[in-house]
Amino acid sequence: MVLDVKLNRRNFLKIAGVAGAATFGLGFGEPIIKALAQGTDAARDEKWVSSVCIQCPAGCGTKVRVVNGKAVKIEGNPDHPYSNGKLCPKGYAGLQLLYDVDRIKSPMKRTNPNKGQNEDPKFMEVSWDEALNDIAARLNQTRNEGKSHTVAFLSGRNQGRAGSVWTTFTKLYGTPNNIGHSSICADASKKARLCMDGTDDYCAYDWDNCNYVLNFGGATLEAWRPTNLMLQKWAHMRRGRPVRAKQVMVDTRFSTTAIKADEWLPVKPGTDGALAMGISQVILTEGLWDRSFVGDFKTPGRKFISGETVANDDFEEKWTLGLIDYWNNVLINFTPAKAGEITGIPAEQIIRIAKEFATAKPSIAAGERGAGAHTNGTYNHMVIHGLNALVGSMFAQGGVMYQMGVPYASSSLKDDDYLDDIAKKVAADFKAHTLERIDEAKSDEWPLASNVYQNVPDNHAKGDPYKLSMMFTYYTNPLFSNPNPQRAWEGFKDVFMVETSSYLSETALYADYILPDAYYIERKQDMAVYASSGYPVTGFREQAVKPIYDNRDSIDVIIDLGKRMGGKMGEYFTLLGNHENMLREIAKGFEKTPGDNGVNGFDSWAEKGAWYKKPYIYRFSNGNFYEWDGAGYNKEMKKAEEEKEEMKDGKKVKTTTVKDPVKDKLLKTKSGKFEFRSSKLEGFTDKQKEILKSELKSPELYAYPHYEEPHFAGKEEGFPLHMSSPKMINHAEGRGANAQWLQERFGVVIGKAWTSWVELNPDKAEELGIKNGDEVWVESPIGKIKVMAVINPGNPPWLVVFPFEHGHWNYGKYAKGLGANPNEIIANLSAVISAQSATNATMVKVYRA
Ligand SMILES: Nc1nc2c(c(=O)[nH]1)N[C@H]1C(S)=C(S)[C@@H](COP(=O)(O)OP(=O)(O)OC[C@H]3O[C@@H](n4cnc5c(=O)[nH]c(N)nc54)[C@H](O)[C@@H]3O)O[C@H]1N2
Ligand SMILES: Nc1nc2c(c(=O)[nH]1)N[C@H]1C(S)=C(S)[C@@H](COP(=O)(O)OP(=O)(O)OC[C@H]3O[C@@H](n4cnc5c(=O)[nH]c(N)nc54)[C@H](O)[C@@H]3O)O[C@H]1N2
Ligand code: SF4
Ligand SMILES: [Mo]
Repeated sequence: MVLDVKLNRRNFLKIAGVAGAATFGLGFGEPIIKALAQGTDAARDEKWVSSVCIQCPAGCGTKVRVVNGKAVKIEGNPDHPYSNGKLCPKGYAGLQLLYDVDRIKSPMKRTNPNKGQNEDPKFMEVSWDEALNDIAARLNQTRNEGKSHTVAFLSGRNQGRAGSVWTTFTKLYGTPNNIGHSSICADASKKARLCMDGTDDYCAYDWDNCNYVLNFGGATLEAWRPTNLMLQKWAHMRRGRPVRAKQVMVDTRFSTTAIKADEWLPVKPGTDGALAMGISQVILTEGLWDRSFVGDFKTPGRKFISGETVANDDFEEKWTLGLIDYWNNVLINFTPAKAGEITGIPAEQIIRIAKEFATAKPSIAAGERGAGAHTNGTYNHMVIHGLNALVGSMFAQGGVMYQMGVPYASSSLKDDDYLDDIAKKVAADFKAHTLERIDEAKSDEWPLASNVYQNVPDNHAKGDPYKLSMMFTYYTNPLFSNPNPQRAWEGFKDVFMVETSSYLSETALYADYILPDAYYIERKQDMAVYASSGYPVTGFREQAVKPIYDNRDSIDVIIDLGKRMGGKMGEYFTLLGNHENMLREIAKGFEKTPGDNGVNGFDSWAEKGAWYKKPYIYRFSNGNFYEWDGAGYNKEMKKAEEEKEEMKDGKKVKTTTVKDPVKDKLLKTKSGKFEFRSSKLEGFTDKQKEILKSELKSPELYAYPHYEEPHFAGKEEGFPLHMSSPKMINHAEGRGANAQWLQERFGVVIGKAWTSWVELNPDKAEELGIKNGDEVWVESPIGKIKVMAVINPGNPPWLVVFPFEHGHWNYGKYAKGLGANPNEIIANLSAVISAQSATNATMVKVYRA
């Protein structure tokens, strides 16, 4: 919306006073209004600058309206294919965080050495030079003492170049502890994929052409990713095309997504794997599998029969490996009736859904933290992903894809050339397993885990494998978002902490230094999208406004710190220069590959805010894989022999190698097939296998997708109710509670705002003597929290729903003291293989306060 009135301070306030009385009354947005009002008496200088939202990982392109150097509005960027000019509610609220009155306005140094929730850090403003020189000196001292590995870097929204700068910094400094937050996020689905099709990433999906979605706990209309695009795709699938796709939502609660879907399957918590197995069995016994992908019995027309084994020789697999072993060992007796007993979904419904799913093709089986955030989450996602192979959706039109990378130009500066002896030794020790990471990712216990973020507090406290001396935090709040964060409140008291947030988060309250980042519309950054569309997309954050306080882009700050470290590291970072240099360098890739919107270099990218290139170039069709040749999917991806002549002992020798483009590019497993018997898991060492099996109730099935009975904290101690803590549409991860616009409509579906609540089933509430609005205690084996009860008829009797977002004991005046944090009663359990934090696996009791 652009106001078509000549504005001056007086008539603007008049307009705003009428249109936004409520806004004014609550004091919302006053700084924004002031920003707009200032200087409007003079000629108005107005522009729209491209940026990318960061209230969630979706990466929607935005346009920031800047009037006389002040940001006054954020809208969706019509030139970014994820936003198409639209944003979700969180995107619009981004402006409020720019003007948050409690932002940290300059570097801060702690002067009170004691740390705790009630300790005033007694922060003192310091200059950037003083802060960075002191931190560099400490880092060098730790390094010279041979303890560089005790410095850890924890990160969350590591977008764009942030990832590579942190990676290089840790590598050159000499610590393996570059720890992302992906294990408290959604690693279960990624690692399930890695075990089956060889790609360590989320899937991308062809929603436009899909007819049937079977969704296991990915909240399409509330969370998941990319939320904004998913909302648009959902609408398109339902009303925007002649064939209306069916949406089936598997969720433990009657979520907005479940309400809006065609069918809701109220599965018992942690049993998604069993449901997907029941569906898989029906697909095979009814003869509904996709023969062009999976293959067939040698005897035409033969089907799988429940309870009867199949000889490996009787079946010829095509693009899969291990289907017959999967059948014989896992699915054979797993009837819909059995699946029904475990999941609570009637057998007839499972049979019908399976038949629909396999015949309404193209179909997609997907999901996210619902199925994943349980101790069996990785195996659940393996069974779910297996469904895509059974119905031939892998790389098919309307099916599942992988996300193509952006053709950025690579840097001529190689960090490997700047490793000094200390850095080399740390890398070698880590490789040889004589040095482990603090979270023990890549150890024999967690060979495939990217991170085990949630275990850092415990491992540090125990000093096992060692104690940390220093910790940097970038876009992550371990004192809040972790399960049982009390462990970090205690554990991190003796670590020297450097926080980069410009919000006074819980973690910031423990910081020894705060190096406040510029807000996202105050900085330049690239943002290649997370897996979702298949075709490559990268957004660009142009600097819409100069930092309004003494804040600096964290990426530049790390580069600056690197320079101050001296030695080879200093040399590297001096040559690297600054963040913008890096962006200019990668953008050279677009000169060779211009985007569909004409973006062909840095300037056009920064102006338009997005580079993207359609179509997705791989497709499975009629039993074969094809590549896009410029006109259509005409180039078959066939195995080919490549002959080379080499000189050996003075003689010419011919060597032949087989090139397998499907294996190289799409099915990246050892076999080059979609594996129902995972060679990744079978390839574990004996010790790794022994550890994994010791965690399983069905150790013999360790290499197969299967329903592994989940473990629930509190179950044995008699806590009767399951608890989940999902995301609301107005919830921006752990960093949205200070956005008043979001708080005002936080619980938009149940009519609650500015607080937390727990949802209870009406009969259960009556049984417990609890009425709507009562204050209740929610107690788990690790603690109890007082919160308001909301009676929700959509809630099953065995479940308590406790939305995530609130319970900050810091984070500025709007967030602090608002509601409660479910994490404070969530036990620290992790899924096997992926180390996905099992957020949904704690049981509780609820009683009146
Ligand atoms: N609005 C909003 N959107 C976001 C984010 C945000 O903060 N806010 N964050 C983004 C991030 S980082 C992520 S990782 C994604 C996560 O996206 P999702 O995985 O969609 O998010 P969640 O809300 O954690 O869980 C999804 C659903 O799982 C259900 N559930 C709980 N237990 C079970 C179970 O045992 N089985 C099944 N089938 N369902 C169950 C919950 O009721 C919930 O509806 O969202 C992204 N999008
Ligand atoms: N109970 C429960 N727990 C959950 C979840 C859940 O659904 N339920 N969801 C989980 C998921 S999916 C995720 S991804 C994690 C997220 O958990 P975290 O990784 O901890 O992310 P946030 O909680 O969003 O915290 C982000 C931090 O970034 C800081 N920050 C904000 N803006 C900036 C900036 O511009 N620059 C810098 N440098 N820092 C900034 C903020 O101060 C904040 O402290 O939480 C997980 N925890
Ligand atoms: S979906 Fe995520 S990135 Fe997109 S507008 Fe919403 S919060 Fe921002
Ligand atoms: Mo996440």
